[in-house]
Amino acid sequence: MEQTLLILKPDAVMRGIIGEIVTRFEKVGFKIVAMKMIEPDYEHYAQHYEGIGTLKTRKGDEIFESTLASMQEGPVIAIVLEGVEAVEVVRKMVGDTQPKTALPGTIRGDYAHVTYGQASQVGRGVANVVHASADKDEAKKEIAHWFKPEEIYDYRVVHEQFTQPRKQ
Ligand code: FUP
Repeated sequence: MEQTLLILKPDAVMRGIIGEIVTRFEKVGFKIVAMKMIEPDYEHYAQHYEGIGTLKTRKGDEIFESTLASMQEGPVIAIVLEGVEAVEVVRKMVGDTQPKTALPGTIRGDYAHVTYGQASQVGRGVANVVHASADKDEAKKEIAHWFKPEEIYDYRVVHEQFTQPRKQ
């Protein structure tokens, strides 16, 4: 079954909406196979956002540095979610990177409204509540970067009976 990385960013943790966000993923039937609170340093985020995510290459130094500074404002919740086509479905639930254009019903559309322009005026990474892996390759690399193999658990949830062949 496919796995993806979800990070509840410092703005989500400080706003006290961890439970609400996690509930959304439980409701659609994703299995939480790993979860922890962690406050990573600059190097960890540099590897996450440039080594894996190529943010500096794609968007430039200023956005890269302000994003790293914003991520270091407090602890985050790192989660590995497992389910059918988890990477694509989780990204759908997360919505557009910029909250202003993220659709209502998505996490970024429902919990934020801010813009790239305003964020860069105040030297911030845009506060968009969550991060989710962009594709399958990124998901594999990000999960390995954030979690040791022994922190990822194997157990059954009831939803799994609906993704397996019916009993005869
Ligand atoms: P996403 O995959 O949706 O997280 O988007 P990106 O990898 O392109 O961007 C990573 C983070 O950089 C975003 F979550 C927020 C920040 N960012 C900005 O603050 N301004 C920008 O113009 C682009 C990205």
